[in-house]
Amino acid sequence: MSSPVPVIRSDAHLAHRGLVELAAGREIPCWESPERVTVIEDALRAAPGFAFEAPTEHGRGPILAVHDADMVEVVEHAWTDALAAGAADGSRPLIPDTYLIGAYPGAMQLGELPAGRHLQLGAYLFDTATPIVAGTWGAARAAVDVALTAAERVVAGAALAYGLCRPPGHHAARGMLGGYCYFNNAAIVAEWLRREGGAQRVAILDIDYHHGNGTQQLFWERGDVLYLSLHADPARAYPYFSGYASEVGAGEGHGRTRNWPLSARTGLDGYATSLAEALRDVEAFAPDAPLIISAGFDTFEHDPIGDLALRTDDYAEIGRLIASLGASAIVLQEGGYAVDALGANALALLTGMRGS
Ligand code: SP5
Ligand code: ZN
Repeated sequence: MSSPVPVIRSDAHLAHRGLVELAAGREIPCWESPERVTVIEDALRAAPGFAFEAPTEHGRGPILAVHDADMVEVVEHAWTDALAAGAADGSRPLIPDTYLIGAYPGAMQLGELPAGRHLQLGAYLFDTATPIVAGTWGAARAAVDVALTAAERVVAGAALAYGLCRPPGHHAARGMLGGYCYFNNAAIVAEWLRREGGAQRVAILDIDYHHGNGTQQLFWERGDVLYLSLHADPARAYPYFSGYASEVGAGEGHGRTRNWPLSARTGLDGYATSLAEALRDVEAFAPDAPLIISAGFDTFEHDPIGDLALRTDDYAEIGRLIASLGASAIVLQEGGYAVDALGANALALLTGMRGS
């Protein structure tokens, strides 16, 4: 019997509950809910072979190695600044009404922002589905600690560890939040493996339904971090503005970003074809660090915001295909919104990856 797979989890995320997001002009309950993570934890606790652990604190250093300090401060202070200014009564999430998009400045040289971090929020956010509440900062910090603790377990010799991160991370870029993401857990682990783990080449495989625009942005010009993503074609799916196959990185990073946009209703066969190409890229890159998996289960056939067609058993096969590389792996939780199936899907992926 192989040793149990470390599952790093924290309760800090329970205080991050966004209440509402906007969808086609309607206010709907947030898809990204605390229940997502509690059902996964429950399913793994009911199965043999997992060892549950709390994260250890890693401070702000690893976050600031990836994200701009001013963005981090907005996540930390927007809520309390809004309350102090009387701009919110604490009963509703902060969702900006005004966004500083790329076209705002034109030829203007603009540099000033309002002092209230709640008023700055629209300068760092790219969508309306990434609310800030009282518990957001603590949850986002804990998710990073969860990811880094999972990484430490693998560096220390575990073949596989699972960081049950919430909030997710792969849409968060250097100075931008969005897509339910605040800090890019996977990117922070990649950078930490480079700076603290002695690695020269780190690979991130992103199997969330959505393109990980944040991770791609962070490593676009980096020759030392390979970013590979399978996702719904952005021509029809969020985040719409990145994730096309033509995006391959630049400079030293040329060829070290690759994207596999997938058609609606793609099932295991089509998925496995693209995955095999991505796994060949990982092998050719020859990472000298554990493989980082950005794992989303919004590729599931019944996901409420996805349109791919993977089934629960398919995640076990995907896990086996990834495991066939023979590399150790850090699996980090990203998306997945079919709450009733998330536990079984996560268990299937991890079971496939550990080989039993
Ligand atoms: C981490 C992650 O999975 N973030 C995803 C953020 C997606 N947010 C916007 C989704 C827009 C969904 N449109 C759904 C159409 C459903 N029929
Ligand atoms: Zn997703």
